[in-house]
Amino acid sequence: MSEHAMTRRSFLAGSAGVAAVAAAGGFMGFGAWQQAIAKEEEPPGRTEVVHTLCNACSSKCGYDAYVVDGKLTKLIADEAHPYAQGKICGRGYGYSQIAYSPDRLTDPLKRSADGSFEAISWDQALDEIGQKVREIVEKDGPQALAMVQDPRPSGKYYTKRFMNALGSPNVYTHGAACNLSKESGFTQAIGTGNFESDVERSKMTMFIGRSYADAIRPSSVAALQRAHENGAHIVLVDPRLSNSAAFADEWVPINPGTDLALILAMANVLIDQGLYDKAYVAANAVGFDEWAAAIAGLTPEWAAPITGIEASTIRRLATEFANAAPAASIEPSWRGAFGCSYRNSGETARALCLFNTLLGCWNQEGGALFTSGVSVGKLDPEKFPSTPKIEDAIIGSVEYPLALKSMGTNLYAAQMAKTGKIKGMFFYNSNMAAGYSNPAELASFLDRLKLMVVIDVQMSETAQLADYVLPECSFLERMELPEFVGGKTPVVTLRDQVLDVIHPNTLPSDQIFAKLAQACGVGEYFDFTVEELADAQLRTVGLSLEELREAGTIAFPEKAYSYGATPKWKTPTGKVQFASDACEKAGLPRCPVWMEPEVMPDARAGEFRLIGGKQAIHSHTQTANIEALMDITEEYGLDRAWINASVARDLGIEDGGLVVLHNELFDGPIRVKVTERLNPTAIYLPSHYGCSSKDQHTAYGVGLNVMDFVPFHIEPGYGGAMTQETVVKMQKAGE
Ligand SMILES: Nc1nc2c(c(=O)[nH]1)N[C@H]1C(S)=C(S)[C@@H](COP(=O)(O)OP(=O)(O)OC[C@H]3O[C@@H](n4cnc5c(=O)[nH]c(N)nc54)[C@H](O)[C@@H]3O)O[C@H]1N2
Ligand SMILES: Nc1nc2c(c(=O)[nH]1)N[C@H]1C(S)=C(S)[C@@H](COP(=O)(O)OP(=O)(O)OC[C@H]3O[C@@H](n4cnc5c(=O)[nH]c(N)nc54)[C@H](O)[C@@H]3O)O[C@H]1N2
Ligand code: SF4
Ligand SMILES: [Mo]
Repeated sequence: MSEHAMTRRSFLAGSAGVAAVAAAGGFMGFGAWQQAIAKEEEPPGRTEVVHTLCNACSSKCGYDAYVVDGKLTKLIADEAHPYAQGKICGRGYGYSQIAYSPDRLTDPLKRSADGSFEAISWDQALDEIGQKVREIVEKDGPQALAMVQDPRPSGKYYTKRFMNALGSPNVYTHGAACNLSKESGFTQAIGTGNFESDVERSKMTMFIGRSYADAIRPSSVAALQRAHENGAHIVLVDPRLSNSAAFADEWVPINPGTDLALILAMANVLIDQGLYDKAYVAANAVGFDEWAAAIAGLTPEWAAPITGIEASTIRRLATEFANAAPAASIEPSWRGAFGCSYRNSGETARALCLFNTLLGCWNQEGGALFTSGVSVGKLDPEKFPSTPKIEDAIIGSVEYPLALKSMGTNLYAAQMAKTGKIKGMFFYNSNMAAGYSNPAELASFLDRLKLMVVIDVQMSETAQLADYVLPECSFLERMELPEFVGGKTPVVTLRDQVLDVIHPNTLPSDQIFAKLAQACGVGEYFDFTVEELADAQLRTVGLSLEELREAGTIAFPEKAYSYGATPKWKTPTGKVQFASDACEKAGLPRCPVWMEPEVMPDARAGEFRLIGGKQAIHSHTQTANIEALMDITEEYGLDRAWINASVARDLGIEDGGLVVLHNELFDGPIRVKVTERLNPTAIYLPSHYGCSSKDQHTAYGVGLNVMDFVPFHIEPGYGGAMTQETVVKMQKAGE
């Protein structure tokens, strides 16, 4: 730890500035997104600076945390962290206050017969949980246990090790409500779950339902800004004109759920006009002729009424792509349009990869890149023994065979709680009960569990359903395992402990899982400290914990990416698969063709598709209880639903007016923002509101939760939550 000077004022200046820019929604004032680095006199008291990783979203950006006399005072983003690149976002600043939240969990809790929670000791909690886990394992086998976790540096290691030690393969990420369908669809086509568009150096990049300026990763925002300055043609395909508009030059306001038709029609133009890279396709692909035949009739004229985009626009975009190739791509997106939204999400992802293949853009400058990372090598088996090999496959992998096994579909696992096949579930850093389709139905499934354990820092909706709630200390109060980040230059980076533990009965995840393992009779797999493991992991890549602590982030320049390599297609055929046997086996078409969403809004019946989307100042359900961020929501009315101006006129609704949204699952009141920036077939609800946990005093009751309107259903083959397969009607309140 080194000594630096700082003041509290400078920290607040930085955070407020960022928040205001984010809230105003424009990144025009990008310059304001600079950090307030104080050049002031040495403050009284002892200042320490510790490198950590933000926990407000999965980007886990690095920053230096300044602590004066034990109190967090200032955050300075890490220049060397590949996602931060010297900037963190408003959520990063705001979420640091979780450490001091009055709504923090402070003790293990047990649900009483009347549904209330009582504080108990760790010993009691561990004894009782251990007892129940042993009973389940003895009676129903370890397959009856499941874990849901949102990957965190230590969490992803310890949750898996804990479950595997017990003999269960059922470790799920949040993917089914995020990017499971997308990554699984990509894998069918190109053999890997993701790629990176070289936006900054491209001549043309199309974003389909991805907004860098709202669903922020600082490095992406910066790359988009540079692309814009470099004159790249940036196209936003989105039913909503997002804040990325500041860096784009075209908005294509597509009907939600129809992106697959757009991609197919653009491909049809390239193939029909002979504008695709024939040599590239011949050398790299299988099944091309089959796909070309399958989409021969899917012209721009065919797609126009489906997508709401004029045929001439679709034709022009396809031609522009051909002219810009190979320095062009459709960006891989993340969640918005086809991460998990529709019945056709996996198929949209597949089609996207095939379209990029037509451009011959893989690994080309300005195209679509496969960068890689560094991973931990073999550890001493005496100190870190391997857990027993598990023969069983993760539950859901038979029913949803295309779902990536590294994520799995926890929706299916939860459904199996209803049938009794799953008896015990753990949730780590996950608020599944608020962030997935139909929370009410999900709660009824989870209610059947014999044991439900939630490890959180605050009383989430999921925690409210648990038998036991275990309090973790906040991310600022713990050190975690090294985080390896891939990219053009891979790095390893550290979340170190910034603050002393604030509530003495909270523990970090490594200790929680080691204690749980002990209580469940598998403690022998956890006979090491997190420091020992971190150091051992780092030594396999030629580093030590001491070095990483000192540096914060260390790059591996010898592993840096270079353009031009022919990708190794890790598909069963070793090629880009325009046709897939696995998809056919899963009951889907061999080649991606048009598949209509499960439901379409009927305008004559007054129906709209309900879409969601991120706001720059909030993350999922987890920041709504941060006062500083919710103040901004209130000041700008950010919880309002967006409706199109012509719709508002027809219904006689004014900007700021109160309406009721309803469908067969839910109804609730909400104020509206009347705007031209939305496709008239859609209503947009920002993703972060509608908290129903009364113990989150700031978040509770503000706005609506999109998920309350979504039926519980699972995308065939791919396992996603289909979070936008729903329509709603709208009424003026009081009518
Ligand atoms: N309503 C709604 N649903 C969504 C989304 C949305 O924006 N809105 N987004 C979707 C997307 S893209 C994703 S990736 C998923 C994410 O789904 P989740 O991973 O479930 O994300 P959150 O809803 O943010 O819930 C995270 C939970 O972790 C807790 N937590 C925070 N810090 C810590 C910690 O240090 N330790 C522990 N143990 N717990 C902690 C939070 O209090 C919260 O209860 O949700 C999806 N579902
Ligand atoms: N501020 C903020 N940033 C985040 C997060 C966060 O919670 N908050 N979470 C992080 C995580 S885990 C994720 S997964 C990413 C998500 O990153 P994104 O996928 O970019 O985020 P979203 O806001 O869900 O969706 C992006 C856009 O999709 C549009 N959209 C909705 N439906 C459709 C459709 O049918 N077709 C098309 N073409 N567009 C559609 C929405 O209007 C929205 O503007 O963000 C990451 N960054
Ligand atoms: S993008 Fe923002 S919220 Fe996400 S990790 Fe980085 S600073 Fe934190
Ligand atoms: Mo996500």
